[in-house]
Amino acid sequence: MHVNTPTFAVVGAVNPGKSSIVSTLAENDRVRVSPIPGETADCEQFVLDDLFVFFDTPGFQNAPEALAELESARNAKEPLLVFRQFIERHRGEHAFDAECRLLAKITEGVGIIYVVDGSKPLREINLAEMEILRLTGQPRVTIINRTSAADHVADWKARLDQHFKIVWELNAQRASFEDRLALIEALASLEQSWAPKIRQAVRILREDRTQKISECAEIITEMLCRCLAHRETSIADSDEKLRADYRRTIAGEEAKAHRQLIEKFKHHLVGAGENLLDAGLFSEETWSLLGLSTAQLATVAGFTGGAAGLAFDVLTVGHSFGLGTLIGGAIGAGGALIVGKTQPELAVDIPLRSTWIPQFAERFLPEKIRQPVSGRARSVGCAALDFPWILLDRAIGTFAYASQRPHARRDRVTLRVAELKAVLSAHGVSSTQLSDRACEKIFADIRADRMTPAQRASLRETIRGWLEKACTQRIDFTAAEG
Ligand SMILES: Nc1nc2c(ncn2[C@@H]2O[C@H](COP(=O)(O)OP(=O)(O)O)[C@@H](O)[C@H]2O)c(=O)[nH]1
Ligand SMILES: [Mg+2]
Repeated sequence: MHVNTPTFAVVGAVNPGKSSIVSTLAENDRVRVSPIPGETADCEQFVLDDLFVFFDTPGFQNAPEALAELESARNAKEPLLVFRQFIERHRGEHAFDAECRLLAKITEGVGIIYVVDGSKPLREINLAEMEILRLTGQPRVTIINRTSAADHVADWKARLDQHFKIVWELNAQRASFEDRLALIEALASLEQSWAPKIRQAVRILREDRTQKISECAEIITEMLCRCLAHRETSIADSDEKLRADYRRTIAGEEAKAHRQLIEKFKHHLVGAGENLLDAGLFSEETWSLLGLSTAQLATVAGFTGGAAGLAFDVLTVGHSFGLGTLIGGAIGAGGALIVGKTQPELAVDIPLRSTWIPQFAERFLPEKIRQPVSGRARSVGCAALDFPWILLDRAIGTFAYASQRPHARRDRVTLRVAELKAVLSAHGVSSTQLSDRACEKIFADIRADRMTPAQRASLRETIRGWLEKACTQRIDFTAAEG
């Protein structure tokens, strides 16, 4: 990190949410946030992408008395000298411990972010705090946070305007990416020498966000490809064990992808092995609530039935009772087998030893085909047309949540699948709204193991567009949080 990195001390009274603001601005959910006053005992540094440094500080303990001693800074040629002398005089004294620590940070020449709680009434001691900060002569901004719904913001504003050039409302637990960026941009006008660096940093943060969205699109594309193409294969296992292994493999792929999405946004919301969503991938809830509508499924079956059928025939190496034929048959019989909104029946397929491949030629076959052919293996896959869309609803929901959640929040949360669909739908990013023929064609080709690189790139680009849409809107997840 460069020595000239814009650096700010986040200061204020006890408990207005200083640590929470640091947490949100620095995108760090490991900053100590606590309802107990005095939890932040020392100044601690948090860095945002090597672009900004924020110091979390203890709250003022005894501002009116400190102010009485610091008044002389008003007419001093070098006000910070008065502050340094104050620190020297009171170092190690319990009464001014917090003041010494936070003022020491300010005397290093950093910018000041003064945090107040706009849900509490303004008090006399707050006026002393504002006056002390004004006397430092350092560039400073106020953030009005709110730790509850009560609203005293107008009173605060009237007073703060007299002491601070910039008075900004930012809610630590609700601020969006754009809200944060707007504040950071405003910091550029505090001090001329910082302005180019701060503007440059804002550009980098925007590019970084765009980059993250692309990376998440890649994570989701890869997960979809792996899950749709996967067939759990075995020679010896029972059908039930095969199905269970298949579910475990796929759920593992999904969980890995979701963890990567959450980590991209630097959250530690869920521990290893835990999931953000309350219902498993193969649960009845998931299959009845997520994915396409029954009417859509019937349509999709109409225009991809043939392709999907072929897909599975290819995988089973020409076996005439392949899964593909089963699907074709189901469509012929009215589609009831695959069109219902229920958990998928995981089809077990038993490829017989193929008579049309001479034994000596088998070793030239790719491993994936050779094993079932030569070992009389059975394999399990999921042919349900809903499958890709269910994976997508779950992944987009996880992405949208992780990309929007401010780091100041500390509640451990699960998203209820039952409400997730409605939340995504309200913002145009649920599978019911995203499904189209082009995607269905690609999904069928993934299942047939014949997706081209161009198709993959196109799918990734489509998903990137969806993710962009999901994270540029303010999505209220309250209804789905549990
Ligand atoms: N509801 C809500 N609570 C908040 C917000 N900011 C802080 N808090 C809560 O207020 C308490 C104090 O927050 P903290 O950041 O530790 O304050 P500090 O003492 O100034 O560092 C914690 O319980 C936070 O969860 C907010 O924006 N909304
Ligand atoms: Mg704190």
